[in-house]
Amino acid sequence: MKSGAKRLIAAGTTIATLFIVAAVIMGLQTKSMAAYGMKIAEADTLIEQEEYNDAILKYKEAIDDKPKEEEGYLKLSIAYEMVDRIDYAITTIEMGLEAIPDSERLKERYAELNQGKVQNELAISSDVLDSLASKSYYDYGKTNGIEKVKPLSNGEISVRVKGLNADLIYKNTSKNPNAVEGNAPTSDSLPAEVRFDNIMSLLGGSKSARYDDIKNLEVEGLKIVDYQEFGSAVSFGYGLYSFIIQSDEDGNISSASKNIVYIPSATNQASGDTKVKGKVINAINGDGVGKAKLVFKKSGSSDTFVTKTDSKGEYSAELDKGEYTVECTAEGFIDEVKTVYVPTYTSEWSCEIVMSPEMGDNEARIVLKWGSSPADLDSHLLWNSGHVWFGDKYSADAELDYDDRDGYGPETTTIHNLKGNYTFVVHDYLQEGGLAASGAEVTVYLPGEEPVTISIGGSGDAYTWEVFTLKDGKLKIINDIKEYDLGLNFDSDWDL
Ligand SMILES: [Ca+2]
Repeated sequence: MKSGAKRLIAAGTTIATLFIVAAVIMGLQTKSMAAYGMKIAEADTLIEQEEYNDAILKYKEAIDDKPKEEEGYLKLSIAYEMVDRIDYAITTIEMGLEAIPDSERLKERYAELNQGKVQNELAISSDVLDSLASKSYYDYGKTNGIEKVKPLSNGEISVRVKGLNADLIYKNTSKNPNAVEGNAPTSDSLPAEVRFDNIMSLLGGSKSARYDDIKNLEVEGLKIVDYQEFGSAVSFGYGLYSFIIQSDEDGNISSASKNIVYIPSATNQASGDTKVKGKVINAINGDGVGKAKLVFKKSGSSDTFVTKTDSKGEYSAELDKGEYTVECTAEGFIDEVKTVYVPTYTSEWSCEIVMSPEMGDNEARIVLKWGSSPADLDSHLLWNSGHVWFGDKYSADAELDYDDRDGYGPETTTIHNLKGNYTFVVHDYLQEGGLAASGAEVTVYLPGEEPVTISIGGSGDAYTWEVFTLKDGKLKIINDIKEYDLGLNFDSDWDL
């Protein structure tokens, strides 16, 4: 049932009013078609300006407005192709075909993309590399979870983290002599080397690549070498990173090739304090929170640093490395306390803090945050008579305040009527996979109680995470990654 219809029945209006409301809804539909066209045009302009990520967001907004129009899907898939995300381009067309199964243009595009996938151009995933060069051992513990820590005979430490199919190797170097202490990496260490189970997963996902394909990548110093452990191998540099990949004598590689990717920043240790920059964000609209006070208290020390945000909600601080508790207060907002680790591998580091505005007596708030991937997680609040999500944002009992679609969150839902039996579920909308390693966490604010944060637990490759139930204001944590039937057909239930 469409939300408009639900509201009409609840209001118990007269027939005459119904006609007026129907006329208004039709007016809105026309308007929304114009809004759709405008968003597509804006996105087209962004493509011309080579602002691909912004264009992608704009096309997505257009699709949300008019999920039964094929143009949005087609253009979004092209935008994804431009940023070398053929996988997302295909997912987009699949969603389009779910909404408009008879579209010939979508079918053609689907065939074209799949054909392209077979030939699959080689592409190095910079996102993965950049994440390896910026995520500390502490961060992995917080977001992915550490699966296994194995000291090697040479004093190095091999680590497996959830959701990353690779061995991370930590070791002491002359530039960074404190990367390993005893039988474990230190908190702010980066891996010096990464060995992927399947190197092709980093290079575009096909099963093998010829030497000539690698030549066509923008790599430096490509050559075939004899490498002790591997026999023949290709060696090359890509940006700051160096690769050695086992190959045949002609330099052809496959998904079974042993490999080492060297992470340069792991061996550098920035000296002096780290410049911490960040923003305090309003959970219900994503705006900066001005005049917020931040108190950084260093763990195991009496060191305290106090700063305030400017009118844009931004702040900066010069801090020594280590773990800190940050207490954040601002007028009209619920106090926020967060634990962070200021790393040494960089001289500049950013830290965002999300604050929830104060609530009414009968209200609760749910804030979802996660890492860079999947790009679009969605909040779903379900109860016997309703369901609030991005396709149906408002009801008398609850509303989705803020939908985020490009990683990190926050994405925020407010319950206005605590009397009820609610279930909260998070959905990986683009079906990118990797929920378990998404670093997702949900903070629940209940009246008169300390906020409760639930970090995603467990494994499994379902696209839904059942987080908690809330019965008449009483919270029960579920925290289970499993198939959850949201009862939605993304085609017909999309709100206009
Ligand atoms: Ca979302």
